[in-house]
Amino acid sequence: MPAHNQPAHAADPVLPGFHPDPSICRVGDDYYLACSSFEYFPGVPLFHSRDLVHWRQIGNALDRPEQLRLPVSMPSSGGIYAPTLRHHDGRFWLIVTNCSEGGGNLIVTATDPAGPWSDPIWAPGVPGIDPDLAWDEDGTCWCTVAGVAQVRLDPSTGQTYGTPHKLWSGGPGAKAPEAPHLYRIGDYWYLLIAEGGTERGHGVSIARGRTPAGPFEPCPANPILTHRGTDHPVQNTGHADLVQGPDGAWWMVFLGVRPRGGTPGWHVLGRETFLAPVTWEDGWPVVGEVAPDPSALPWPLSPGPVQEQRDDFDLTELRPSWISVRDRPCELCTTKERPGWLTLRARGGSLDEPDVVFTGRRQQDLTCRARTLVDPEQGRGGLAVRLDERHHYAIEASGTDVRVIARVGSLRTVVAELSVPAGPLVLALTIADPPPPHGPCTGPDVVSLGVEQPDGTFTELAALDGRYLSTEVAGGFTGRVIGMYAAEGTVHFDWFDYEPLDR
Ligand code: 6LW
Repeated sequence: MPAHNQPAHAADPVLPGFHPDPSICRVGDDYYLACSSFEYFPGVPLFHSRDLVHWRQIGNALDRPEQLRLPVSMPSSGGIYAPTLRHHDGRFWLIVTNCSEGGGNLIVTATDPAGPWSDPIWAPGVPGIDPDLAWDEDGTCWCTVAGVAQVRLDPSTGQTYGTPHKLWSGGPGAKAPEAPHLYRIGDYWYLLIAEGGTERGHGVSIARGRTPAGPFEPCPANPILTHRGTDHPVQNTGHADLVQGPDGAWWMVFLGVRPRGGTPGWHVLGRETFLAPVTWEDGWPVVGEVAPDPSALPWPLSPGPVQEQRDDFDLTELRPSWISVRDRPCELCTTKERPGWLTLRARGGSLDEPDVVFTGRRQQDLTCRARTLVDPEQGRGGLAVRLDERHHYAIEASGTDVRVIARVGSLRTVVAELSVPAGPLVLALTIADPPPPHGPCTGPDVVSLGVEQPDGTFTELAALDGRYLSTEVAGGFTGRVIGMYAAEGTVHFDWFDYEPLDR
């Protein structure tokens, strides 16, 4: 196992925050990457990079209701799972599973990955989740799914041909062979999979064969990537995809988590996307240390996208990084009603319900601050850190009342209350390291919620243990999202700030 005496931040993700199941493709000098999005709308965030390190979100593949309808019966961590993004024959092809009722496997295509993407082409004969697309020399398209099974597919119609056949089950005894990707590299077809489940036992294994349909021989060094049983700061590594870097060498993107605190460790940002180099020995890939120091990469780095701290809601469309729960009807979430403000209109559901009117962004930094200027005169709503409908902390305002609400599993409590003068006010939250002393039971972080006075000072109303908004407590496949919501009436937000804090 590699040594872990790396410089601080060397094991940073290239796409921090809830960005799991990365799939990557290269077109000339450009790289594109897609991730899972589960219960959020729009679905399947898409990113562009030239250096594999700095990624800019260029859109979402499923950003119209005709492409993505998530029913109210769908619980958190249902919805959109594990895309594969490929470029073939002058077009981008994205296949993904909608795991909600009435869903299934669907394909969308685009000539520009920033969109527009086509309406879905449904592929009902594809026999499982985590679908992959690969084309052989004669143009036949092979669709491989978790399990691991394969069927021939016409991706332009969704029609499958023949009966799905089993290819490989991964290492003996390993659970959940999934996330297959198939590549022609040199004289072989390589079948890359994840196995061991997406928890601490996660890993990546590979097999190779002479044809895309096998038979496949497993790599003697499997798993080629796992951090199970190590003290590496990045755990649960798996669900990978391969790409050639600007240097012509191979690189791997994969998901991992950063558990923090005492034992057993809690990860709060969801599954994030990491990068590692790949070399070849005897025709097998060997995965190097996660996230090498970017300044040591053998190609020039492009400047990263400017992280704008404030969104003033001055545009008629929301930035692509804003996500809502299940759907986002424009009559309930709009910047057009009160120009320069985001207006949210409740439809009955509070943060505890799957139909809450909530618009947020992924928490992407281990420590950060978020603030918003809210006008609660016509309704009740506020600022929340959301893991799912059963796990969230919020600071909420209605008229002259402000309260902090904590929901953990089936327990919901008002933790603190305050009366404020009528009119717009700033709600704020800070996510910071737990204060010392640290011990085996210390949590991953502390979430402080409060109001900001007109002179800028923060009045804390509650400081809550962040472990209850972690995947280890809540379960599921997502991560924290920080945003604004309306629980009753109409609530207006003038701006929203998100800033990473130095650690
Ligand atoms: C996805 C599977 C996985 O379908 O988690 O980690 C599942 N890998 O491949 C949900 O993201």
